Amino acid sequence: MKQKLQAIREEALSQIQEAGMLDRLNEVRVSFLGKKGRLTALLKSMKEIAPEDRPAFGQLVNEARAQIEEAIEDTKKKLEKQALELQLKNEVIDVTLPAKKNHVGHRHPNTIAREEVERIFIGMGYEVVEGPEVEYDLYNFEKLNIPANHPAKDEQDTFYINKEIVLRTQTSPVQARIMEKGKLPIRVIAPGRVFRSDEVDATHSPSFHQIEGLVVDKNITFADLKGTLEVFAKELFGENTRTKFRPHHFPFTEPSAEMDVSCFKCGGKGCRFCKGEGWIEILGCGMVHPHVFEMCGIDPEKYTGFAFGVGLERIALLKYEIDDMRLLYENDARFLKQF
Ligand code: 2U9
Repeated sequence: MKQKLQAIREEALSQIQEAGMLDRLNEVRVSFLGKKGRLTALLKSMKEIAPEDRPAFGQLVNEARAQIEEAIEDTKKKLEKQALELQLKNEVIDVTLPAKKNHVGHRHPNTIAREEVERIFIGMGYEVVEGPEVEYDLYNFEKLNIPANHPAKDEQDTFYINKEIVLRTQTSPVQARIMEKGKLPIRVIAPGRVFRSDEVDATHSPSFHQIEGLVVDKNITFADLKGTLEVFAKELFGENTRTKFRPHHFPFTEPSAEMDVSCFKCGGKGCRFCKGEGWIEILGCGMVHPHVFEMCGIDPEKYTGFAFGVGLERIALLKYEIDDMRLLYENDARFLKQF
């Protein structure tokens, strides 16, 4: 029995020394000292020796157990220290290395242009309003005095969901809905995405953005329209910008006009940018048609108003001198980060 004990002790100590890893050390502990371990089994087989020899043998087993436990504890500390040193070595940080650059995104040129236009009109007391991109034909066309036989309603130009529902072709239905609510006076701008069945080229896209404005109050005149849009043009293109109104036709306004601004590149002399004209067309506008007022529940005898519409992409292309609208939609970071 004593020899057996000696053999177990030696084997345990040798396995502890060779363990090398904490997991393995624990396995060794369990295999010798655990409930079903070899030393525990030896203790259980004490009944095989003479009763008078049992106390002395028990003591020998306890000494062996204490020795093995101590060896395990020492080795455990040693292995833990080695593991910590290895971890510290692996995770060492070189504080002299250059820091990784954080790529912070920025606003799209369309967004910059929209926020600039919003800022100008908010400064004049306007409220920014939004509405649905999928709209009833009733609001997109009928209430805006665009009758059933109007060419704009052609399936070649408008995306129809069904006979009554379209992808809005203008943001005007937003203002028609506001007028219907009947809370007067009205002073709003409606920015948003619109859709037209166009082929993609340098100046067209089936989806683009507009900002429309609407003012309704008592005694609003064409002079209010001109004054407001002149302030807008000067804020957007510079203090020296002059404006010119040319007669035009829109179904929803009467009279209607298009506004040109003096070329902000050459000051109006004529250059490549304005194609020698000295003027650049910017927006459409007019006095709200009495029929539109009636269809939206406002009495045209008591109220008058003006409206205007501007293509957001057109503003962005002009302001940032971009010559192809497609660049605004391609999301090429090399292009976008210039603004
Ligand atoms: C209501 C009544 C009238 C909005 C208007 C225009 C003139 C206009 C174009 C500019 C370039 C559209 O993006 S574009 O192709 N828009 O010329 N828009 S007046 O008139 C309204 C709107 C709502 C209730």
